[in-house]
Amino acid sequence: MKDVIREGHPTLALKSKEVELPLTKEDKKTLKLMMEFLENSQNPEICEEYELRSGVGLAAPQINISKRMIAVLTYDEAGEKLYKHLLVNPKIMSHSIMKTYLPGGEGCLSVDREVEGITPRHKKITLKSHFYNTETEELTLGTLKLSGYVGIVFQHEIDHLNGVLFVDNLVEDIQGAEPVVFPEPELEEILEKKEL
Ligand code: UDB
Ligand code: ZN
Repeated sequence: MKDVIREGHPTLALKSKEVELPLTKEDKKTLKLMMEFLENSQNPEICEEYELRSGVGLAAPQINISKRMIAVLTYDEAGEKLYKHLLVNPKIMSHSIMKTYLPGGEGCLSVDREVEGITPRHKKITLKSHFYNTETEELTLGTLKLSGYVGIVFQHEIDHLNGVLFVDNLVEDIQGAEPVVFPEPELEEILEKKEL
């Protein structure tokens, strides 16, 4: 976490460079470390010991590497589907006209202060990217269709590649946009977890 640079650092405002392919050993190592960082930050023991915030996404510029690489590790808002991806040179190919937003506003691992206001996002996006597999060390070209909360995470990370922070696009409200809703966990599930 000490390696995550904060608001005000010039690298966060730069447009990151396209990654040259094939990937260098160095770039492969960076990608692996980015995913390890997210995994560690979501591990309750590790994040407590190192005072980490539990991260759902990380862009290379946040560790002061101005290259178009991002890591995402999160479930969708229903808690059903896991999104674990390392993207190289991602590009949003199309997006909905409809907007969405996180009702509580966004945060960022690179922004330490509390910020009021919401960040408008596209409700749906289709992105094209190279996907890196740390196990096989293979890089494959593919597309992802994303919506809602997970779509917001990818848009937030891709913004970092363009030198944009969520605080750069704050509004009080967006006419006609639908907020992301996180369903209340079913009573059944709560009881199961409590072993009642
Ligand atoms: C995060 N996590 O990782 F709505 F279950 C944020 C931090 C800055 C608060 C740690 C987060 O928003 N978790 C979250 C949100 C929910 C529901 C839930 C967990 N980031 C990543 C980041 O800064 N990447 O550059 C900020 C997020 C704000 C919107 C998408 C990414
Ligand atoms: Zn961020």
